[in-house]
Amino acid sequence: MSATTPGRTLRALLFDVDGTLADTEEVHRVSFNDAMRELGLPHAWDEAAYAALLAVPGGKERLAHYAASLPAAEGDRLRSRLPELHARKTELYTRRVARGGCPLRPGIERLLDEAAEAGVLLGIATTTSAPNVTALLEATLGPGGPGRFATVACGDMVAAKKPAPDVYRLALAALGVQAGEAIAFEDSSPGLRASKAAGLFTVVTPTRWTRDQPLDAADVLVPHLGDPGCPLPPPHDVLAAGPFLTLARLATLAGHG
Ligand code: XBP
Ligand code: MG
Repeated sequence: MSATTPGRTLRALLFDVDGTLADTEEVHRVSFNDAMRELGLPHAWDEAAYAALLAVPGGKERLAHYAASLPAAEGDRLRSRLPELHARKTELYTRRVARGGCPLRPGIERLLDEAAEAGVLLGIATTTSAPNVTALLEATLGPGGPGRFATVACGDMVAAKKPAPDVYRLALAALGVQAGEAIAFEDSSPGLRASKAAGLFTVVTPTRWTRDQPLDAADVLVPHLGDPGCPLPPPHDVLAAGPFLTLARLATLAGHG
């Protein structure tokens, strides 16, 4: 935890998407499976297989990693269909999300509101594809959801996806904010490695998909951010100095005067 630096103010919150804003990976998993079935590819990922594949950030990279594990002919067949397969998966995923498949995690909407009230900028730094972000933000926050974020940095906008820091650096540059003036929110080890490499104080709220990944570099590690209706359990309530993590408490924990 960094010491308080007088005059250093908190200017932005940077959110990861999958697993952080919402627990989306089950919807990704079933969308991958449906797309593979529709394209006549004889593959399906159960939860255990998908949890292991989540060590590879990026759906296209995940598919390529899986193809490399197959017998040569089958791997070549999947690789030859990869762009079409991922595009179809994204269509299926955005449809499911638009139907309300992924609610925001506890405390997310409350913190977005507190940030807006305090004039703190909001940004997104994600590996996922832009249509997925729009679909989630519209489904959970309404038509104006995407507009609440001053910048949305997605995996395909940078040369290297997480765990590289590129997408966080792109978001910081777009906001005109230094790393020391922002707080990042993540759920996974690749995401945490990316945010720390970008020099960001990072709050990690793992999901069932990521809680067994190495997360000890987190500056704050809590099951979720908490809400009046979903309080943080001990000892996390002690760290939060209350039943949920507020913007003011997070600023103090991050050393902002
Ligand atoms: C998590 C990811 C993404 C999603 C799948 O992104 O690694 O690849 O699993 O989405 P985040 P795509 O950084 O938001 O946690 O298929 O669009 O990549
Ligand atoms: Mg994530």
